[in-house]
Amino acid sequence: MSFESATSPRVKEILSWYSSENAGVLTNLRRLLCSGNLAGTGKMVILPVDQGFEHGPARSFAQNPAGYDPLYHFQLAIEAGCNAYAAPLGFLTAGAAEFAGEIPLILKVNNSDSLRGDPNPCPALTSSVQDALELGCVAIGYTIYPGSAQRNEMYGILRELTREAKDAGLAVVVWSYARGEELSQEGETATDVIAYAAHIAAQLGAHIIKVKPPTDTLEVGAAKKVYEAESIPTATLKDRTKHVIQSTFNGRRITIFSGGATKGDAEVLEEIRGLSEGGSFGSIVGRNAFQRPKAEALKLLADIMEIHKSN
Ligand code: FBP
Repeated sequence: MSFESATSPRVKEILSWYSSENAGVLTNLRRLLCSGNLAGTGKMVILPVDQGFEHGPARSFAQNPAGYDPLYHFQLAIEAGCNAYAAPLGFLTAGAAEFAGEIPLILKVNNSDSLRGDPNPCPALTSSVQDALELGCVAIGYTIYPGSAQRNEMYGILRELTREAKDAGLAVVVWSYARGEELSQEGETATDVIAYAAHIAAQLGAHIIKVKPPTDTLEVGAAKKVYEAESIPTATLKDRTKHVIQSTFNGRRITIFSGGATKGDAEVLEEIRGLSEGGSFGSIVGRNAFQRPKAEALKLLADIMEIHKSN
């Protein structure tokens, strides 16, 4: 793994936004920012592989059967020069010893399956801070669904887990996906909703926030009035991303965007360009990486990293 031993001025600046955290948390944030091909740039590309749990094995891995093997994802993330690899307990446990220390790991400590359609989802706690420590992880990852009738329970659990993770010197990554019976499907990625979901994650103490790319629509009536009155631009992905970044403490929290369902290279890269020009700190790309044959995935991830590096 490439790892920077000197801290670049940009990484120092980013870490200064977290200066009230303890040395353990800062060290682990630094590890994330100083590993892989983007080390030192202040940008990150993370490989997340929790889709087997979230969507099921065939939907996740049949397209590229190498992905049924947990070791494949460690190799892919390491060879691609990702900043980190994130997965639930089972996948991490299967390879954490073999690849010990080769790439920063993030343990996804809650998960939902999709066998029961739930309009107001609440993921199960599937592992712990202690598991993360034993696996040598730099961070825990936790999903919240703002908009779900069960959101307050998720926020309460995250509050306790965040306290525990920080006490252990681990960073906290929050997947913030608005979802619930009062939100339209289109509204889950509306610009006002994504900005709101990202802000909630920041207020809950997340060090790194992960949201979906915002689309050119507004969902909540009261917010829509303000966007219109204040002429907040939402026409381009660059504009929308800028607004999401502004909503996460005026850019003082690392906010990254997910890749979504598998699509063509050109479409992926065009989206990454818009996100990157809008100030995204990077990407967390799962299906668009592990559902491609390895050589194609490595090429696409390298192109994604180049775009982030150039902005
Ligand atoms: P992808 O790049 O495959 O979209 O991965 C990002 C991610 O957050 C995964 O961690 C997660 O499994 C998935 O998206 C969830 O997507 P959704 O909830 O929309 O099905």
